[in-house]
Amino acid sequence: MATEVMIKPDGVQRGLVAPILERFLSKGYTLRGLKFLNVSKEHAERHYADLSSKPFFGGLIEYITSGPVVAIALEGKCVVEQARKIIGATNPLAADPGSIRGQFCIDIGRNIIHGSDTVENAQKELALWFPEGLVDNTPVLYS
Ligand code: RTP
Repeated sequence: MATEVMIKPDGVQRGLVAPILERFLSKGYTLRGLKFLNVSKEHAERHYADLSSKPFFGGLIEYITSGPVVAIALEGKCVVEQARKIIGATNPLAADPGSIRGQFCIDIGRNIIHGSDTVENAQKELALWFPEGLVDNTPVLYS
């Protein structure tokens, strides 16, 4: 099972890429994709298509396209559900203090990270962010 995580522009600008990655990799999840990129308005709108009727949609697209993001594909047991727990609630003030959002931010509109919310959405988002497919990351034993 795999999921898509995105470190949003504020997470990148605040220098939180390494501590965020560390949370997932030290838990035991496997890296299958990693990209540092600027997101087009079209790409951001496709990613958040489900929220297009929300009043905050315009601001959300502006936020996600305001600077480079890091897109991450992670694989492992129950990774979709577990990554959401590690990330914490959408509103950082309601997030468990031990979660990423609980530890690093305070504004719902600047909540530093995204994680796919269902297995079905994870598949769609992985296809959107990693259309070339995921990287084989089977451990190799060197002698
Ligand atoms: P994400 O998709 O970014 O992982 O966030 P989520 O599932 O926890 O929450 P969702 O409801 O899908 O909202 C997507 C993102 O929109 C921004 N938001 N702003 N101003 C507001 O009331 C508001 N509500 C949501 C947040 O950046 C949220 O992560």
